[in-house]
Amino acid sequence: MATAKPILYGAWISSCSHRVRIALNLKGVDYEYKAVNPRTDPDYEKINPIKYIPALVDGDFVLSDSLAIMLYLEDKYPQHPLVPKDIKTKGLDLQIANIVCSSIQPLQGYGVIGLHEGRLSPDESLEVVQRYIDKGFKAIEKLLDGCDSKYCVGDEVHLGDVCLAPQIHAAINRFQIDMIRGQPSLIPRVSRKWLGKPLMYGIGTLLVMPLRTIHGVGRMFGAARYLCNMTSVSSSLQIELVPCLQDNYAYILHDVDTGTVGVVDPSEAVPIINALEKRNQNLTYILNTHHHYDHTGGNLELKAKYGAKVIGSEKDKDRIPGIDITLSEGDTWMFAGHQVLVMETPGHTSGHVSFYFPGSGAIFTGDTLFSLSCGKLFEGTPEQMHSSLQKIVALPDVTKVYCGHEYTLSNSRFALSIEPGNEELQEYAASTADLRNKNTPTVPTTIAREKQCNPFLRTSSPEIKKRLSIPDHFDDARVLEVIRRAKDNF
Ligand SMILES: N[C@@H](CCC(=O)N[C@@H](CS)C(=O)NCC(=O)O)C(=O)O
Repeated sequence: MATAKPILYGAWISSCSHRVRIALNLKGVDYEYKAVNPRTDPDYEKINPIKYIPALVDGDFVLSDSLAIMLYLEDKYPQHPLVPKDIKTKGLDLQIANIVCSSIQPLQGYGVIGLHEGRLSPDESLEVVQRYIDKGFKAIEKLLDGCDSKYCVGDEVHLGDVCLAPQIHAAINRFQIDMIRGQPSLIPRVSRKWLGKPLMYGIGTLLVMPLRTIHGVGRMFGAARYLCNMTSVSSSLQIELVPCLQDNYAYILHDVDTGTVGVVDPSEAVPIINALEKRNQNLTYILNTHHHYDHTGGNLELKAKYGAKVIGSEKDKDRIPGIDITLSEGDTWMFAGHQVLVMETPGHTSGHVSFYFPGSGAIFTGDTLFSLSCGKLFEGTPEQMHSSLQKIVALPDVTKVYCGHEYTLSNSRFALSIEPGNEELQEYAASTADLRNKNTPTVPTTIAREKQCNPFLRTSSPEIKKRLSIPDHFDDARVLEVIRRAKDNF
């Protein structure tokens, strides 16, 4: 009888899940991957009572905590040993692994950052996280001082390496740490050891492997290109906002290192052509968040003029004009060395995606998340929209949100009508009115601000529930549905 594959519950952003994916891949274990949001998925608590990821379900055995899972895999699958035999080497390796697992990762996670919410600005929170990462990396650096091996404690990859690689990845991509050129305190020896030329392949192998499993061999090329550009940490991406139609925004992306240019959601061609001509630029890529005409109307003309490639959701392959490259949830696509993570965010339309640029801390949310609102539910359910919004706001608070329309002023009127006592909202509404009086865009907004002010992210606000007479037993999606209906009739 065939044995069922183990199931790994995780999320692409989670470095703890990333460790386990690496371990599973090193051991050559075939497994099924289930993406979850541990904070919002109501059934996940049954799998892991502490509601953290990862968790591994192996037949009728359920195990959570990445270190416990990796040690379980070590015992069950002896191939490619992850724990060194020599007791001193093993001690050092476990020390490195545990510095990452206990003394860095928990302090950069939501549990700690959440505590600072409202007390520290997003920039101040980021500084706190960077301090913890720096402290941990420096300790590892000291421990490794004088050891000359290919990886942390030998010429094979062990547990310490498996934990360290995703932590370096998170440091660079989520916490803006420059491992090569950063401030002196943030240039640990590990960066030279791991990112230095001769060892590039070492970390390359580690990071490519989990991607190989998840996205298939076809995606490996993207991952490999990402690794080659990994040293270009401080972002060289410029984003230019181009007003289109009545209240749409298209965004021109320009990689200053290579001169590559792309555009997100060109609803019409002329304003984009004008902007490009002003800077004497060509256009290589067109990214569409969804198929609606006011996001794709310029595709064919721009494609004909510049030969640009059109990128969009696999689910919209029959309705995005001129589409060339189709992507799905969790795919990584590269824009001139910038990693672009594709997040399926249905609700407004069934094929809607958001494009997240972790290296630049920017996300293009189309008509899923607006400043102070969300898109209308044309093809999706309130549950889908709620889960799409939660996926977006799980990104770091400092993430800049570039949405598809300038709706903030009218959204602020509705938001204030149902949560008039929200002081942050009052302030933001006043500054929005000020900006719009001067014809200045209110975009980009940030995840932090939207969490404080956007009614569709505040489904637990007692004031909103009271104003809209929402019964206490309604879950978040039902509350969102009522708020959406109230806004549609506002
Ligand atoms: N010690 C645990 C920590 C797990 C953990 O913190 N997971 C994070 C993702 S890396 C998480 O689930 N965060 C969700 C939250 O904080 O709500 C492990 O290594 O598995």
